[in-house]
Amino acid sequence: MPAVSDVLDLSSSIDRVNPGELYRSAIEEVAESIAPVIAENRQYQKSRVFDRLLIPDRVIRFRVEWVNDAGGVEVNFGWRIEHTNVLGPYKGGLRFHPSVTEDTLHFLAYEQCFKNALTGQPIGGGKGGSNFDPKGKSDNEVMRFCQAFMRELYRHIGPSVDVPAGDIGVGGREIGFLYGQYMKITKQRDGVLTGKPMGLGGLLGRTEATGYGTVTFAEAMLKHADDSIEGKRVAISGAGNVALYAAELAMEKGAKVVSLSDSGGSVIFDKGMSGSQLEEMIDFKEVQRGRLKDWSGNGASFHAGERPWGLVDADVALPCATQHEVDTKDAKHMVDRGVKVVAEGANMPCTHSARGVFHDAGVLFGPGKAANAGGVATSCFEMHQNAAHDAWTKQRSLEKLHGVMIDIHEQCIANAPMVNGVVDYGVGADRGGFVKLADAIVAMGV
Ligand code: NDP
Ligand code: 2IT
Repeated sequence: MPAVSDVLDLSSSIDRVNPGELYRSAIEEVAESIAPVIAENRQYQKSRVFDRLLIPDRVIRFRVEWVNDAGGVEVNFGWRIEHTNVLGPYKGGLRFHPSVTEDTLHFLAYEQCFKNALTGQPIGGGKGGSNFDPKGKSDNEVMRFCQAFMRELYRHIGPSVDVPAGDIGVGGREIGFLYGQYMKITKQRDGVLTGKPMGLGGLLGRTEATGYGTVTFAEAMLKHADDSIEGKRVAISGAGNVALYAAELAMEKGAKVVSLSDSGGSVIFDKGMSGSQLEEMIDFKEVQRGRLKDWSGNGASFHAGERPWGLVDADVALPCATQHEVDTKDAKHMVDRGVKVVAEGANMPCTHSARGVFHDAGVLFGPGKAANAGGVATSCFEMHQNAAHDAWTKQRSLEKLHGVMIDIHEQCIANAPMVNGVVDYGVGADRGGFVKLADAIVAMGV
């Protein structure tokens, strides 16, 4: 297999872009995977598709000013990175979290392009957000912030141009406020955002889609290895949209969910979470917006400041919180605790060296751009529903989601080499997504 340095001048490509740490690690990961594909294709080399994909079509950065409940003026950054629309309108979420920087959004936008390509749907890649912190803010403050954010964003988006959605800190409440402001400013009710509340044109099944898709992907990995998810112990990090619905489907499939976490610590359910505990947890986290440290349930223990991986035995790990939450030490904990399959519900939760630990231990690893693609795939169904002025049933969207996840799993297999006797899904996903993007870039000309 050719080394990256045989086909790409990676350091000068990277110098030209001058990425931050997160974007750099995403670029390096992809470069390693796709170097052999580029080596075999003169047209990709001649058209410089790798370099062209590193620089977004445009970066929109703006000021968001709003008034808090005490009457004080607040100022935040807002961004929308329109990475590429070569396969369809820019598509990807908005993240509201105090840690958000332009670098965070660059890596997310880049990853999104590959993920969206893998879904096989006509969607390009983008990402946006703000360093606004929704925690501890009143509903009215969140509403005023969202309205101020949309006051600028509306001029850049459109149902065939750029279609944002949710991500960390942006769920149904925020999308409702953002869309309400868009409708007031533009007079359009064209479905320009996805993940909308039902009354505003949302799609049944979108709330569950990312977590359900991740479990479907993990199940497909297990099936391919002649195993099944039934009876498995599943450790999950995060306690937000992705984590909670991953827990729901895993339990429906007969698995035991043994952990959840938030930035304050982890809750361990050594005997597995019960159906009623999950129901209470969804209300506690999604409606009451509670903290795990204040949650108590039968047979559950809270561990302040700790991630779940070293605390409990598990067969399957689903990191569903945030980027680089799993480092080498965490990965070793997982292996020591019995984990055989990792599927990323979050975007790039495992560091490059954590992935190395999984490879060396023969752990099956499903990268986020494949394993969490069910959310954006279902967003595309929402676009479909809105454009056709239709109303889909939940059964229809969940069946189609299942089909997309199985298809992505097959694409990974078709493009993946075997490493230490296991399928290298990471490489398979990068190659599968890259070829679609690269062919379209070549076809488009310069
Ligand atoms: P939510 O905001 O609903 O939940 C995020 C969860 O992760 C919370 O429990 C949060 O804890 C925890 N978390 C966030 N940041 C940190 C941190 N720095 N350290 C520890 N815990 C943290 O977001 P989602 O569930 O929507 O997103 C989770 C991940 O999934 C993200 O990586 C996102 O990009 C990815 N994703 C989301 C999709 C979607 O459709 N929503 C689709 C595909 C991927 P706390 O409340 O304490 O901050
Ligand atoms: O990372 C992601 O794929 C998302 N946050 C969902 C994007 C979308 O457009 O539904």
